[in-house]
Amino acid sequence: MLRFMTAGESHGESLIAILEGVPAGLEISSGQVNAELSRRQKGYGRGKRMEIESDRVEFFSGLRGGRTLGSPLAMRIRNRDWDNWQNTMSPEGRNRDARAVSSPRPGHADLPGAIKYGHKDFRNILERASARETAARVAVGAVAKALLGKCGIAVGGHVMSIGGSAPSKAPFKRPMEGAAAETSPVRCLDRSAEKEMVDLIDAAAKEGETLGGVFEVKAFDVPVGLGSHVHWDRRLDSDIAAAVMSIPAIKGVQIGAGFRGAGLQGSAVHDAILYDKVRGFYRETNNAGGIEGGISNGETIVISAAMKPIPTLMSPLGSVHFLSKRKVDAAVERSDVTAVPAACVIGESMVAFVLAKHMGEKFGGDSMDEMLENLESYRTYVKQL
Ligand code: EPS
Repeated sequence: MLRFMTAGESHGESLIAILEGVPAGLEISSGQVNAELSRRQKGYGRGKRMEIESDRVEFFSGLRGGRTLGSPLAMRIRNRDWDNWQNTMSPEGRNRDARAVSSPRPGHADLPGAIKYGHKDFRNILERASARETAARVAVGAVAKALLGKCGIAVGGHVMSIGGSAPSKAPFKRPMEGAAAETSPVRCLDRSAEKEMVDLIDAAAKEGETLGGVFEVKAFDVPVGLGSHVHWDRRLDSDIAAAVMSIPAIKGVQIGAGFRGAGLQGSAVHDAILYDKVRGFYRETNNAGGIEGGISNGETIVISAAMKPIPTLMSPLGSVHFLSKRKVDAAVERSDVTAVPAACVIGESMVAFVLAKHMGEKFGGDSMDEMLENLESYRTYVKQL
């Protein structure tokens, strides 16, 4: 089974990802992974840290001559900012410059984390709670995307809205249409929606505010039959929702029409079933977002997610000093005005990981040859129905 863990603190030496269960024989290059890492680092509204970091992957195991072995794939991304933080984050010896944080930020893991783990310095919590960790997830997602690519599946995303801006109206019906997001400063496909987002980010930066938003991820050409209706933890929709919800600051995930569907009548929500000889079973609408009964139905998988505004405010909210209990302003750590474009790339990565995992479960995940052979014969079976 495909699974991964990450390790690393935001200002520690490195981030580490261990991805286990990748089929043998998958071609992977650092260039492929680095391209995804650099997509995550872009986005209007990111802070100064992104000028310092230029994320690059190093492989340590699981890869030989550019092909996966089937053994755990260990990847490292160094934090370039480590040079500035060695005296604060050194794993051994006394740290001369503790940069202790004692005024918890509302909305962050600071306070509940410190209470839970018995820390007095919130840095011991925020260093791991930081969304910097998601760089490691994007490295994992790059490998998952490579696997899916071999199976003819493409995953892409775009930003729908930031800070309450009018939602993007641009279509995203084929993977090619997503390419325009790569040249947008906010990863948006609709140029007029993009302008409103940029203006809102500028205004928020001036006021010391932060902004959230909504992004959408789509998976194209996913075969019918991933996931299962038979048990709660085998459903594709619940697996995807949990993976996307695990991204820091994500507060809502919907599949297809999602919350909108709750207010409509059944006939307006469910997608009538059609058939022709070339396409087989198909739909003209896709309110189900490509999943019915926890199983992919062969239509495009559509997920959207709501991100709350980043909790670190340059004009901070009120807080309480952890030790003295005096009223104070919340701590101000260097941060971003918005990270919705980056969250969109992380969303793609998490969706790609879940789909790659389910591909392995359905089609056998020991080697790519085995997976592709089984996929091919299953596609033949579905075609002749
Ligand atoms: C983050 C705060 C900022 C962000 C960081 C996440 O980092 P710093 O405090 O070092 O300036 O830039 O994001 C990343 C470094 C990244 O790679 O995404 C936070 O508090 O979550």
